[in-house]
Amino acid sequence: MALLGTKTYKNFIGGEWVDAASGETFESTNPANGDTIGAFPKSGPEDVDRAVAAAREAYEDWRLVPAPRRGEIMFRFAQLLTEHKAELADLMSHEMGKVLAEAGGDVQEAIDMSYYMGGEGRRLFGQTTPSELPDKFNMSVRMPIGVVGVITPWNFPIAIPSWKIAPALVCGNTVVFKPATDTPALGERFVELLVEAGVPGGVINVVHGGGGAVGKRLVAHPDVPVITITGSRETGVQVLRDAAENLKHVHLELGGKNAVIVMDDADLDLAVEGILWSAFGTSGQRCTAASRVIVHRGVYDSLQAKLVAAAEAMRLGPGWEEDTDVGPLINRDALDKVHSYTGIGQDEGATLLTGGEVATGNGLGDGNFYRPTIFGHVEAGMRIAREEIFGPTTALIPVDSFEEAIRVANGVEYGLSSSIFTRDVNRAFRAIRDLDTGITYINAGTIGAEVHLPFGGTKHTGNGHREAGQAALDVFTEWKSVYVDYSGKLQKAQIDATE
Ligand code: UN1
Repeated sequence: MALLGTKTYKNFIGGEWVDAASGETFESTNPANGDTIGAFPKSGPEDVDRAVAAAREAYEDWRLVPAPRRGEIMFRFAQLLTEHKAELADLMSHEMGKVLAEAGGDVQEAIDMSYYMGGEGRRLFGQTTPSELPDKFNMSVRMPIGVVGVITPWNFPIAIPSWKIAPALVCGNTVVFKPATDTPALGERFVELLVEAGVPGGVINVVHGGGGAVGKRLVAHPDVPVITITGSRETGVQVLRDAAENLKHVHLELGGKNAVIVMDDADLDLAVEGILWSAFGTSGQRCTAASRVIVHRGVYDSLQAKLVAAAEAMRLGPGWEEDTDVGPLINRDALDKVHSYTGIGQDEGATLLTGGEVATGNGLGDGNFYRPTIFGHVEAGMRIAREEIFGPTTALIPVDSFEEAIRVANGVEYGLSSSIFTRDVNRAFRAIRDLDTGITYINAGTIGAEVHLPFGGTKHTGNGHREAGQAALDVFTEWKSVYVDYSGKLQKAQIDATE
């Protein structure tokens, strides 16, 4: 598609496209070659305040729109995403580097989520339950909460906004959305299509800008009772602190240090495919990426040889070129961080088997390309085996038994995704029981979550909430318990019931 380059974008507040109050802008650039994608409003607290006021006002009508009608707008949104899938995938490969097939998957995830949450418009089930008293009716219903602050990352720039915004809207809330500063054009397209689908002005607002100026104000704003954010552990802790004063509902989706376990009875070729996809898909920039591979010593040498050969055959290039396997990292800082972990791994005594360098040549030097990197003979306590790198680096950790594999897998602060390759069904079920993660795959990699199941993790991956599936509704609604007494007299619970 013809790329944008010189276009200047705006915020969307109260149904109007407007500049930042400061008039300042920032640029979004293509991580594969440094080209400019466009200029975006560099917003500040003032812009957030205006957006929150608009969302607050719109809430009073939106909460009264029947939920099935709100859901139908999501169906239309899903249709529009389908019509624009190729265009959005192309833009995604240019704005954040993802290869086209994965970019299409990202958009598809949003399509699936929008249909799923659109359907929730006709469910949003509560419960009815008998009363302990005669002539009395009890039920629980889900109520919207108000303005939701949505802060999203760049790695799933269409999918993750849909995970948060679709349920927030269907449940009857209004939204102020801050897209990542690395993917503002995609955030903008997302909102344009929502508006085209029929979301009224004020119900969805977008404010572009950084976490420090825009995100912080959103999190602190007293009229934003719900915050949902996907980001780093450090950001999550800060958000919880900043939101504490107003006792907000905070939904955090944070880091991962996900492990693939390969047992000695595994189909090794299948395992290699699963590891490659999980470790190097999206250039390792997924919170579900497999940055550890825990391998039974009985198959260690053979798995290592196959994996290194396969990684070395991967082709780096711009995401929009059909034969690219691995695209660029999102920006220079990410490249520096990933490369610094190569140094850390070497200093710790791990064996660098392949990669470990910034890729240049064939035009790659203009972008943020890093070679798929594999460390061998890594010990579980090393930093490269414990800290989230968020890049194409994975660590092979040899173990002697299933029990040791589980212990090592669980021995990190995060608990998002895990996987085991084994042909032993008993082991598979023990792994399901014993792996302390929110998601476990059997004979598949650590990535590939589907939208109708809960998504999220244990330990420092989050704060106990889940997005996607029905579980997401708990983030965006408050339960109300309703008691209807039709006895015509005052009946006292706990007191009259015992007579
Ligand atoms: C993320 O990396 O934040 O399961 C989300 C997966 C994708 C979603 C990843 N469906 O890897």
